[in-house]
Amino acid sequence: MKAQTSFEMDGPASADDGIFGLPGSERAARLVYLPVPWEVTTSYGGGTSNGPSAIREASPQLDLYDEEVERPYAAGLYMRRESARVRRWNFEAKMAAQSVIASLTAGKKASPKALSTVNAFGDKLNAWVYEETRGIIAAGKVPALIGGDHSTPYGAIRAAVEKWPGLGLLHFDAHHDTREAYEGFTWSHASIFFNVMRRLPVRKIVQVGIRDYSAAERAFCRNLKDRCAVFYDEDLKRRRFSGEPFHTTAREIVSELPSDVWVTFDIDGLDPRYCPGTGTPVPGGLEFSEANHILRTLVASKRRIVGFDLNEVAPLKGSEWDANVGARLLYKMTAWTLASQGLAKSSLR
Ligand SMILES: [Mn+2]
Repeated sequence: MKAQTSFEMDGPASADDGIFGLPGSERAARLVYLPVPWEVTTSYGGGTSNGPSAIREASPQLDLYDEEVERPYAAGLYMRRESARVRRWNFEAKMAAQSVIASLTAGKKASPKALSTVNAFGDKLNAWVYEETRGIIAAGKVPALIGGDHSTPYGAIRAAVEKWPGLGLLHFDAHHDTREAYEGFTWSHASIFFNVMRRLPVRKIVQVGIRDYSAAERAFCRNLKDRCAVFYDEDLKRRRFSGEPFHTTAREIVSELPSDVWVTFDIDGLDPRYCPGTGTPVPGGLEFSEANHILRTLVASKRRIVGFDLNEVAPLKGSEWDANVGARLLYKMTAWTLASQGLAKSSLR
């Protein structure tokens, strides 16, 4: 089939092309990717700050035709350049955070000065992400953030819930991420949903794939009452093993959400064979196709995905695999988001 766009879809991408090998400007795009190269509080491993650039580099390998949403790219997809300022903040804040973590590991008290430096940089990053996302939304475009560690979307969710009151979150992760100031860091990657649910008027969070958590994190979620539903990985597996069709499970997950949804995806929600380089891999997790089916079910339910983020993709040295999976997941999330807003044709809508 001949693609009805101004570029040759089947041709090789050139170095000047943008994400997925697409040409085009931000002005002409309906969806804008905001890269956030940030991994200040990463507790184990590292490399997620290179996630955005690795995903971008791997992305031209994909075939742009989508079986389910046909031509998501036709809406116009644009990825911004990384901010040099954010890179610099990340570097400075990470130095301070490393000294805090080293003290804690040695059983010593962390330096209050280093701690407040890290927290101040977190404030700055959140304000920056908020302003950038607000600008994208104000321009009538769909916001999509690419982290970085999972602390990065706080400002984006803040901008989204301001624009779409009653917003719900569909959260894929191995972890609740509801620790209060983990290691003393207010804006730790492990604390994002503690902060989001405490500080922002998000109507509800629905967590999927959770399998590594503390009793306090679990209690925090329980105490949110009807503002939180958790689908633990163990329960998803038990249902699968007892013969429940996954479609039944997916419909139940989706039914917990309000009509406007932000999808926040930590790649470690997937089985770690899809993301061996991620910061905190945990055995178990979702199949790629299961995560995709939940998104498909969400769109089929007529709910609207207003924006999304993808985090914790950490490229392993010498391997493109993590970035390849990340790029494919990014494209699927993009496709379903556009379809849910009527910006791309889908057989479901
Ligand atoms: Mn997470």
